Amino acid sequence: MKLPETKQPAANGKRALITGITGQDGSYLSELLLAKGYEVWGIVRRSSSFNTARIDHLYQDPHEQGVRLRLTYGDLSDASSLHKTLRLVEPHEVYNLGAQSHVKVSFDVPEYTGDVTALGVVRLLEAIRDLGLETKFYQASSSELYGKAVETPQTENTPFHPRSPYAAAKAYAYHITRNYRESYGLYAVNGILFNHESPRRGPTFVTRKISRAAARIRLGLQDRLYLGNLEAARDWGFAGDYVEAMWRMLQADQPDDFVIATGVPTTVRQFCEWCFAEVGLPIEWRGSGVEERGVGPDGRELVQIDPRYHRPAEVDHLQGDFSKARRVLGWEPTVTVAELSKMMAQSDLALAESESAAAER
Ligand code: NDP
Ligand code: GDR
Repeated sequence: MKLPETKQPAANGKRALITGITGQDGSYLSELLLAKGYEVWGIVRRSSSFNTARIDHLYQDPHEQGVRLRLTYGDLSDASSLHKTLRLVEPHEVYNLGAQSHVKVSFDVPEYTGDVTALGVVRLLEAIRDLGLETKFYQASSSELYGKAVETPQTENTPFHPRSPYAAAKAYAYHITRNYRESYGLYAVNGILFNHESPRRGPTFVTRKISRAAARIRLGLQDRLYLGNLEAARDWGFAGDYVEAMWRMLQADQPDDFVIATGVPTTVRQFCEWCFAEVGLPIEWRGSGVEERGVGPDGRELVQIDPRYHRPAEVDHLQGDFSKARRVLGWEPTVTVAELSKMMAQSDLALAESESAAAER
């Protein structure tokens, strides 16, 4: 990756800066903003291996004319890199999607999670304030804030009860974003997004772990899938729909916070059944507790429970009420969770087929 040196005028004259551009949401949001004529800048962190696979299809040689996607090195744990980037880009809109975003991993690296996922936000906000930028700021808040939810469905007014170091860090991030809006009049908003998935979802999040395993088991590339809590229910939507909501939040007349969800809860168990059925391996459940097994049509045990994937504190059931977003932003989801499971299983089947073909060559 080459570091860009200069700003280029964009077709619509607007520049957006995305942290977390290499992640699932960063890639969909980049596509959306480029299609709308933005010049898109992304902060990429240094890694010993390539970490830009999700945006490689958007990459443009910085030496060409009219380049509208630009990447620069930086890190949410490094205030100087954020300051430097903001000064260079002077963005009209900042989307803070960067985070240590894995809930289970946050129990293993709680301090790092707080540094990046919580303090990274105030580093960005302070840099914006210090530079006197009139940028609009989007914070990637999360339904994990509700944790042990006190009511169902959850709205913008439901109290928070974080259940992990990740959720506690996101609670700080949520409040500091509101605080900069109230204290300094910054156009800063929280998108309280419920789980959203896609074929680009990281492979250790449960939906992708399932769709990928189902496809690989189907093609003989893997024997078995190990899961934790099958009863956890999530309100899963499609990431492509959710980045549209992020953009709409920054185009509204007033800065405000919004729940983005589908309103439909589904268990891990159900999502698993759909993905395996989609690849032609319908499963039946036998046994109970840690002895429970998902058994395939030929009697093979395809899914097993591994308590290693249980969390010290679980979030049992999330279901969002997105009526405010529908009313104010005119946003609503276009993909159901059942369609999403098919989309992900089919995509992983195609990937497994090419892996299989490559292995045979
Ligand atoms: P991903 O895990 O796919 O992407 C996270 C991004 O953050 C990656 O680009 C990652 O870089 C980057 N990142 C991690 N650590 C740092 C750091 N120290 N400095 C700079 N960048 C860093 O997450 P998603 O795309 O799924 O989610 C985007 C955001 O939305 C996250 O903040 C997440 O917590 C939040 N969120 C996600 C939801 C979901 O269901 N997907 C729901 C609600 C909120 P690298 O590629 O190098 O790892
Ligand atoms: P979540 O997503 O914690 O909701 O955070 P994840 O897919 O990791 O877990 C969802 C539920 O599935 C259960 N589960 C398993 N989870 C994983 N990862 N692996 C397993 O093997 C497994 N078995 C069962 C979990 O216990 C949990 O209940 C995601 C992230 O994208 C966050 O960044 C985001 O804020 C929230 O969604 C909204």
